[in-house]
Amino acid sequence: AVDSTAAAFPFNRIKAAEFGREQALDPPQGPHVAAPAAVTGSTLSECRVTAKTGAAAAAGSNAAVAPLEAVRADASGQRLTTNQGVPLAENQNSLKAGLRGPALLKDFILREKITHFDHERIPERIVHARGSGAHGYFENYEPLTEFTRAALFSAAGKRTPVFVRFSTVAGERGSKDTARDVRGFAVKFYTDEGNWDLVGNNMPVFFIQDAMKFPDLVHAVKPEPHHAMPQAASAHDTFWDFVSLMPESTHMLLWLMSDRAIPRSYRMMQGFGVHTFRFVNAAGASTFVKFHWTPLQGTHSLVWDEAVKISGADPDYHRRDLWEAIEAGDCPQWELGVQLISEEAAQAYSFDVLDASKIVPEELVPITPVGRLVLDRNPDNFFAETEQVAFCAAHVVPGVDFSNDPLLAGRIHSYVDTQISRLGGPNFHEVPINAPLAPVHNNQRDGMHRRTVHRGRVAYEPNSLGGGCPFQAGSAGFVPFPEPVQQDEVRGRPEKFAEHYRQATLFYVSQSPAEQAHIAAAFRFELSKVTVPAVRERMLASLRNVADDLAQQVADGLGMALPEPMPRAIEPSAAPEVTHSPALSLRARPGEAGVRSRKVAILVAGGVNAATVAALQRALLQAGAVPRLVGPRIGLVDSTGPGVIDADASLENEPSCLFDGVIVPDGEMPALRRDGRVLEFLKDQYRHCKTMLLVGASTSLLQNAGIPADETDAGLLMAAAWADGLPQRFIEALAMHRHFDRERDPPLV
Ligand code: HDE
Repeated sequence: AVDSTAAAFPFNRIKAAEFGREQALDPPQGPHVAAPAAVTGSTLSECRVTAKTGAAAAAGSNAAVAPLEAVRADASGQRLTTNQGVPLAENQNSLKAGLRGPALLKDFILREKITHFDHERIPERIVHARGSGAHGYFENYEPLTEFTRAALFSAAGKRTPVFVRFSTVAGERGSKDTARDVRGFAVKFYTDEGNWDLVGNNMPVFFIQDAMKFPDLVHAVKPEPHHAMPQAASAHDTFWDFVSLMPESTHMLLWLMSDRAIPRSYRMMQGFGVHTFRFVNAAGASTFVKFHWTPLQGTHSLVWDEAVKISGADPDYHRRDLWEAIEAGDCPQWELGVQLISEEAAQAYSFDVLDASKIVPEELVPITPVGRLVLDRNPDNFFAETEQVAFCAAHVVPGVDFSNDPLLAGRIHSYVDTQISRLGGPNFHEVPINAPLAPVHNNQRDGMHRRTVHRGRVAYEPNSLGGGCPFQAGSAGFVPFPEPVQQDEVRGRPEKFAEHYRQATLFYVSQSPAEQAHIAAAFRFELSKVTVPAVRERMLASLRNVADDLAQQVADGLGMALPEPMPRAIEPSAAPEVTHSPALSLRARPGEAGVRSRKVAILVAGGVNAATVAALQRALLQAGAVPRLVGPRIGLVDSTGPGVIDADASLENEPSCLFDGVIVPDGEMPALRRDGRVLEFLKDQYRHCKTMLLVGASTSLLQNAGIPADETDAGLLMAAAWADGLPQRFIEALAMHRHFDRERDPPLV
């Protein structure tokens, strides 16, 4: 046993080995202690008992985690070794010929350590490089056997383990979370009949209709090749040059310029399979299907000024939010819904269901809820799980099949291909996070990094030496839907694909006034970063085909005259089925979570009333919100009355943009009054349309910040004195998420 108390180690005893031969030959054992019982061999979310969560967190229940057990490592109480298991006597110095002599080539220990380090990185994903993942499960509501034989939909209450990765698209792995961008929403279902990857996005349409254009799109949006700027941004010449020449992008651009592109949280965005897929039942009958994930947390977004500030204050904003919610046992949930469409119905639509730049409006085909997704466990290791997870659009299971969407066709090829270079060979399916729970038996062999030790001499089929095994599963296996195909080879697209504007218009007119204003402002901002006037003009010409008022606002914002509308490729023959779709507004899905996991800053400084702070904290915690005491500095704060206040954040380390609401309690608090950052804090809360409560003497701060004391503003609560009902009033206003009625462009404050 080693005495690890501070007294026993007045300095790092190991370091003594730096001096002289004697210690180098026999260095003392380093100090070590057994890990505390609660965290032995586990991450926080596995043991579920942390100072932060207490015992409240639900037990994680993901069978896909069990196979990871075999590869988990835990160094508690263990000695250092090489990769060959050879114990290391010393880990401070390279082997030298004499203390001042040259380092020796035969130092296999140094060389192994450095060599491994040299190869620690793998190529980042070409798109969706930055992401965060979590384990969980999918729970099916009712048997869906009428439509699909997929195992996960076979019985009521059936649970299938999942791993989910959310991502941004354009930014590199170390970029920021709150860029204006599409978000990936990739789900790996470890089903009884193999892995199904539903690799979707948080927007239901895409920029292009045909895989042929994907490399062009990605080259256009990525940092420009000569100077590698800008990072994680579409606001630059090459992106707008490309999309303004691609009218099929228009619908997606409306989504990208909307608040959907700056979600408040990964937990608060919808997910979509985007393409039309097929369900196939046991009798072989097929139905077109579109997949929708709807967050129980509601669909909520940031505002642009806030997103920009968050990228500086906390580039890991979404990653942290997901991690912390799961650690706290506030497990995010989504409902999976399907739109089921017969082939005949699809043929009659004014648009083509094989066109990924179109939605099937919910008003035309309602969404049937089929199950729920729960994320209840954080990964043990980011690299092993979140980085190495390999989603593949080609991974379908019996009961789920592809449609002829030409964008999907390219994806079926691309994902497997990219994993081969990203994960270094064809055996990426053996990486524990990718390995199916269903047994894998085939005659594929060898390759880089093969883990499986195949027994026997048979690696071919048919065989008799292996008893004919593994054998073909016949109709129990994956049988492709036998879609009749007999046409001339042609490079082209169906005619309905050529109508590019009506659904962009549908999206725009279905937004609330605040959302519409944000779209216009986003186009203005992005195009103002475009240095080539002809590109801006072309984009304006395209917007004229969407909505003239939108085009006009953007033109005004750019100081440009409205150009002639861009000529259309086609005049649609049939009338659109739906001309207004309330479901497309973020406001349509406020969610059931209320204020759960919402972060509230309670500003405190010497002279604050401790009792009211405690009452506020209690009420917020009870409602599931996350109160933080924010002071001019962290640490203890003098208060009036009994009780101690400990500021856990400061105006410096957690600025306004990181909070959903602010409370300035009663009390003189002179340190707040002389701190310019307090006014900035309040101004940003106001500008970002957040919920604010100011009590007693603190209300005068509003005036100092130039904030109008508007009593009709539902998010601006002012009270001359503390009253017991105040916390509840604040919580009700916070549950409204944002108070856009106060918003002005340009901002008032
Ligand atoms: Fe992807 N996409 N994509 N994509 N995509 C990749 O695969 C690709 C598309 C999506 O968290 C890559 O493993 C092509 C649509 C997500 O790991 C790559 C085309 C949708 C993720 C690739 C598309 C997506 C990717 C990069 C057009 C929404 C991240 C690394 C034909 C339905 C998954 C990798 C994760 C990742 C190719 C278009 C979603 C290169 C060729 C449409 C969520 O294979």
